[in-house]
Order: sequence, then structure tokens, then C-alpha cells
Amino acid sequence: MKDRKVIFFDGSIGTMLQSMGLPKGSPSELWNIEKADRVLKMHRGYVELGVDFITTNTFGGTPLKLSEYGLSCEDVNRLGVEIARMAVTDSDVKVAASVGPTGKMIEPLGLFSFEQAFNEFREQIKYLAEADILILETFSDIVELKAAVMAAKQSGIPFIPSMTFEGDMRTVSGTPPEVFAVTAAAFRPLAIGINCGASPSVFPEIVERLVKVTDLPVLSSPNAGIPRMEQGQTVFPDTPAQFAELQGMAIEKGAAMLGGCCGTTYEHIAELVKSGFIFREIKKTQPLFRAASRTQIFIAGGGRTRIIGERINPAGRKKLKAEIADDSLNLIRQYGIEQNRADALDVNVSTGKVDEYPILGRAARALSLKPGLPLFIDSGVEKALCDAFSQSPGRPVLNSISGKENDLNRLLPVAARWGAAFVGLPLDESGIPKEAEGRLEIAEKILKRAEGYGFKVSDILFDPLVLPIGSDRNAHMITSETLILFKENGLYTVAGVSNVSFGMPDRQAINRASLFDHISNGLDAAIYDPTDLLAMDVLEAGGLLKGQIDASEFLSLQSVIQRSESLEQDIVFGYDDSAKQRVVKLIRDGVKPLSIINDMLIPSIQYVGELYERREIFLPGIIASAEAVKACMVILLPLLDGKDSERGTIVLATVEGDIHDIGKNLVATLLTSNGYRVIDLGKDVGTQTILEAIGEYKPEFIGLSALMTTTLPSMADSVKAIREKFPEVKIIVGGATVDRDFAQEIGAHAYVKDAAEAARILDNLRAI
Ligand code: B1M
Repeated sequence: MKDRKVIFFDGSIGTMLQSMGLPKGSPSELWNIEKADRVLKMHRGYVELGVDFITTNTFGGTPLKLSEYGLSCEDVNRLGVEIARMAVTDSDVKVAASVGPTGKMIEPLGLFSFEQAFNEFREQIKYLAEADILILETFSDIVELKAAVMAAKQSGIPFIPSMTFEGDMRTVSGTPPEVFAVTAAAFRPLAIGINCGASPSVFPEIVERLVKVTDLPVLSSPNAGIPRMEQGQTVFPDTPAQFAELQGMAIEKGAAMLGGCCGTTYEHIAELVKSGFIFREIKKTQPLFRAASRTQIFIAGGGRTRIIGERINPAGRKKLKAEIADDSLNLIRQYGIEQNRADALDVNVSTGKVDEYPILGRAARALSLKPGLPLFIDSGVEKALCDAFSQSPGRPVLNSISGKENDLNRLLPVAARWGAAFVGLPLDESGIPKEAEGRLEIAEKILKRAEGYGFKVSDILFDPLVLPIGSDRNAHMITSETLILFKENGLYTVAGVSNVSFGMPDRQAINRASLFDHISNGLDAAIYDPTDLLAMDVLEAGGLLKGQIDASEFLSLQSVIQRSESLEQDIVFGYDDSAKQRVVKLIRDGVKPLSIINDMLIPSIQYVGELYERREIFLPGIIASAEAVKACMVILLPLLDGKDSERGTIVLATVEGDIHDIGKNLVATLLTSNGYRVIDLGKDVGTQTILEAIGEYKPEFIGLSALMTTTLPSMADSVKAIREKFPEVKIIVGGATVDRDFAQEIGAHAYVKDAAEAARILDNLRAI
């Protein structure tokens, strides 16, 4: 693309339909059925402006979202495309079918599984087949985006994924633009985009960052400014001229396509179309090997040699083998945390005795929360690989695919489907070629076959193969020759360095010598032990000396290991095993369980919330901390002073739409220990379930918890329904966003500030 006309998309659909009478709070998709003429008129308005693409009125068109309004997925989506098609008849304008998020948080941030999300998108996309392209827009969770992208890819319709970033240029769950670009590009979309979000002013900079890591065209669709409330109305303040000026800056940074999101109108888009913007191609550097986790990117081929932590591998590690056999993740988590100085982690659970499914996926899930590094999933078992990929946010790496026909036929399609990069092993049915040339031949065969699935050379790290020096004194030299030959042929390289010392004494010395020899020959990445601090220091200092990293990156690499000195720090870092050990010790030292909860655990998790608000940690970090608190509670619960007599029954629940349950669990714990029988319905509990539980358990009390302002209405609804159906049951409410006035206003019998006062308040209510 050189000096080409910029491609224009339309602007906001919701804003335009509201200006045509769509009531606030009513789903715009309903109008595909009830007011198709107005939707058609809205589209035609954009077509007349001279845009290249119009977007269908199907943003909230997943079955789940539509079911809230009793609407049919098939009708809404088919009609949405039909109306748009009608609007573009006799023109060259194309139809982009809009697909938005499900509104559910995906595991591990929420309860909705990857597969559930994928099925939602697949179902919606089934009815969008008549569109020219799909636009997957306003996604803020990279995992949910990946589910949508995979469904789009499977449909065969070209697609553009588009994410929403906050003012700090990360999504709410902590994903930076580069991770989005690398993850999305792996699925070969038409383009990638950014839209919506609270801070339009950062759009040009995000475009610049995206353009640096991808060859794909970039679409920029900001809102018309930061919305504010004026006399009860949401107002988007940017004028068409201001909007076009911002988009002009995005063009300067390399955007190829422009559109508008919330608050933009015909006038905003007209201003863009008449602007005369010309797409300016930004000169690209050589493509590099890229993988990613939710928050971090792994780049090999430029700069210093990257380290992939090797320790999560049961080969030669008896304790780890035993833990995997016991289905335990403790050591895997610990090794993950200990290796946080690496650039990525290799994850291997193959013991030869245990089925790798589902423990590989569980390991990937745990490691993606903490330490959150990009993952090399080391397995050849398709079912285990797919599960682990579904638990690896970002772009994982499949380690490895050899030149054997069976491997190529089985594993290349898996890597392609999941958008994974991979490690290529130059061995085949005849074994490992002795000479470098033979290994290059197989590497080239792997590359050729991979190209048939859309992979490029920069999607693969080739392993020159490291064999034990003890069994062949030339082993290291052959690896070196192969490495040099691979590099001369433009391949990216990775080596499992420590294999060289297998069976030898003083392995560390041999490993270090081998590592540095390979580095001097240009090795791009090494699977190595990052807890070998001397090697890591020298590697990083070497990068500094060669000008591959600057002084500030050198310093940040040095300070990466987070050592915890206290229970509070364990919670903040999310180190659950260490936290449990400290709790046991504190109890042994005579500290009261309640004091551990109130004085250490609760303040720590609240501090975690402050770090999150300051964007110093992201959602996966909060989850790791929350899980550490829960692990401690399992130890503390049985130790709280219990009373023998049963003082009454209470049904507890976190209200619908809210998945925070630490506080509610604490209330359950303290009430149980005070002699109450607790029926805990869990989190995200709807009114109907609560009513059914009251019918079943006949409790004297109901306790509802809510942590978010957005879930206070659910609490009010539940209280209302309970009071109507079971006026004799006493209701207590609590949670960080609840206060006495609100409790009174919604008709609860009591507000409970914290778990410690819950039993006393129930005792008081019993007395009434
Ligand atoms: Co989220 N979260 N979170 N979160 N999270 C908050 C609550 C938030 C304040 C963080 C923030 O943005 N600053 C914010 C809510 C903002 C608001 O509406 N005012 C928030 C948000 C927005 C979200 C998400 C939407 C993600 C996002 O940020 N975009 C998402 C929501 C998903 C959903 O629910 N649909 C989300 C997700 C999560 C995690 C899954 C990552 C995790 C929850 C894990 C879990 O609970 N299993 C999580 C966490 C851990 C938090 C913070 C950091 C800590 C909450 C907590 O456990 N506190 C929180 C920030 C903060 O509080 N600083 C935050 C400790 C706990 C002991 O306190 O629950 O208040 P609390 O309980 C107290 C009292 O309130 C009382 O007793 C306890 C003390 O003894 N109490 C009761 C509670 N319930 C009671 C019931 C009673 C009586 C007393 O009777 C029945």
C-alpha cells in the first residue's frame, strides 16, 4: 500500500439511531426487527457521505446479549446484514458486520469459559455470512477477542479485530497495544483496529505503537471526545473539526483506515471524508519472532538473546514429577515465580505416566496469572495443547514440531488454528541428521509446509538441536555449525542449551560456556535456567555492552525478581504457597486467626485494590492476590472459635452480575464459627435462585453482598423480590459499595459493615 486513499468507515450507529427516536436503554438491535426503515435510513446517510464501509446494527448480537431482551439471534443478525445490503445497493460501499463482546468476563477473570465465548460468537457469525467482512469491535479482554477472532476465522469471512484501550494505553485487563497486534496478526486478519475508550487523545500514539509491530493496515475509530453529563444527557464534546484533527494525527502515525465510535455523527464522518487524507506508509524494519502473554511481549531476533525458563519440566526433577502425578500445581507455580527473570516460560508436564490433559491447561492458567510471562507450551498431545492454548492469553508458542510427517500433519493445523508460533525441530523419520546441512534441509521442509498454513519465517524459532557432549565430543560444535547455517539462511533460532551437559559433572559450568558460545554465534533465544543468576547477569550486561539494551532496561531487568518478606507481601505478589506457610507459622507463634484475617489479609487485598487503581498491577495480578487470600482462608476457617449450638440458618450470596466473593466468604466463615448454619449460594446469583433457596432451606436470614456500584441495582431487585415473597425473612446486606442509607432505601433489615459484626447483628435481629 503506497500513498493510497484512506479507507473510511461510518460513525456511531447508536448515536444516530437515538437521534431518530431510539429510546435510551432500548437495544438498538431491536430496530432491525421493529424499525428496519429507520436503520436503513441511518445507513443510507453514511453511504451518501462517500464512506467505503458501513457497519451493521448487530454489535450486541450474540445469543447471550439478545436473550436479555428475548430477541432471536438469527433474526437480528440476518436482518441487520440485509438492511445494510439494501443501503449499499448500486454502490461500491461494502458491508462490515459488527460483533461486540458478550458482556461476560472470561476465565480466569470471570466465570465464562473460552469455549462458551467461542460458541456465542460462532452462533452470531453464522447469521452474518452475507456481509463482506466482520468487524469485531470494542473488545477489552484479549482472551475474549481471541475467541471472537477464532470464530471469525472459522467462518471464512475476512475480519478486522478492534480493541478498546484506556488512557494509559492498556486495556482494562492490562493488555498493551503490541500484545494485541501480535496476538491478532497471528490469525491473518484484513487489518487491526482501535475503537471507543475513554481517551481519544491517545489514539495517534496507540496507532504508532501498533504500526511498529505489524504490517497490517490499522483502523482508528475514536469517540467524539470524552463524554460528560449535561442535564441528565451524555454529551460527546468534540466538534467534527476537532475529531478530524485528531484523526489527521492518527494518519500521520500510520493509520490506513478511519471511522468513528460513540458520539460521532454524519457531520464527524463528513469532515473526515472531505479531508483529503492520504495514507502514509511507515517504513518497516525486518519482521521479528513475536509471541505474547496477556501483558507482555516476547521478541526474538532483535536485541539480546531471550531466555525461556526451562525449569517447569519433570525430566530429572523427581519432586515435580511426583507433584504432577498428584495433580498438584504448587511446584509449577513456585517454579514460575522463581523464573520471573526469564522472558518466557517453557511448560512441560510430560512424565510418561500422567495424561497431560487437563494438567497442562491448568498449569498454563496458573502461570498466565503469575508470573504472567509468555508461554512455550511443550507438548505433542493435541487435546492437551488446545486446552493449554485456550488458557494462554496472547500468542503462545507450540514447542515443538519436527519434520516427521505425523508431526507436520497433526500439529501445524493446531498451531495455525490457535494463532500460536512454534519451535521447529530439524529431525524426521530418519532421526537427527549428523551434519548441519541435513538439519537445514529439514528446517526448510518444515518452513515450506508451515507456509501452506499461512506461517511466515518469523513465526518459527528453529532449534539447531543440542545433544549431550558426553555421548559425542563433537555435539556442541555441530550445534554451533547448525546455528550459524540457520542464521545465514535467515531463520530465527532457539536452543535447549542445558541438554549439552546431560550426564556430566559440573553441569552449570558446561551450560554457561555453551550458552555464551551460542550467544556469540547469534542465538536468538535459549531455553535455560534463569535462576542461574551469574549467567543472567552476564547475559544482560552483554546486551548492555553490545548496545542491544539501554541502561534503564538493564536496571529494570536486574530488579525483576520480587522477593517477599512478609504475609502482606505474599498477598500483594500473589504467592499463595509462601502465604500459606507464613499463616501456619503465625498460628504456631500464637497469633489469633481473626487477627491474621483482619490485620493482615484484608488490608493487603485492599492495598492490592489501590495498586490496581494506580494501574501498577492489572486484573490477573488481583486474581493471583485473591487466590492467595483464599488459600490462607482454607487454613484459618477451621481455627476460628466455633459455638456448638445452631443459632439459625442464613442463605448468603453475592448478587447477580458480581463475582467478588472474598468478603462474602469471610462473612460465611465468621457466621459458621458463631454457630449459624450457612447456605452459601456463591457469587453472581440471580434473584430466582435466591428465592428458590429460601423455599428449600427456610432460613431466618438472607445475606447479600455487592462490591460494585453497577451491581447495586441487582441487590435492590433481589431485596424487593424477597420482601414480596418471603416477608418473614430478615435481610442483611454488605459490601464495599453498600452503606446504611442504601440498605435502608432498598428495604434491607440491616446494613453490616464488616464480617466481624455480622454475627452480632444477626443476634440483634433474632431478638426483634
Ligand atoms: Co474487582 N473491583 N472487579 N476484582 N476488585 C473492585 C471492587 C473495585 C473497587 C476495583 C477498582 O476498580 N478500583 C471495582 C469496583 C468499582 C465500583 O463499582 N465501585 C472492581 C471492578 C470494576 C472489577 C471488574 C469489573 C474488573 C475491572 O476492574 N474492570 C471485575 C468485575 C467482574 C464482576 O464482578 N462482574 C472485577 C474482578 C475482580 C477479580 C475477579 C479480579 C477479583 C475478585 C476475586 C474474588 O472475589 N474471588 C477482584 C478484586 C479482588 C477486587 C478488589 C481489589 C478487592 C475486593 C476484596 O476482595 N476486598 C476491589 C478493590 C478494593 O476493594 N480496593 C475490587 C476484600 C474483602 C474482604 O472486602 O468484599 O468489601 P469486601 O468485604 C468486606 C466488607 O465489605 C464486608 O465484610 C468484609 C470485611 O470483613 N462485607 C459484608 C462484604 N460482603 C458482605 C456481606 C454481608 C456483610 C458484610 O452480609 C451479607
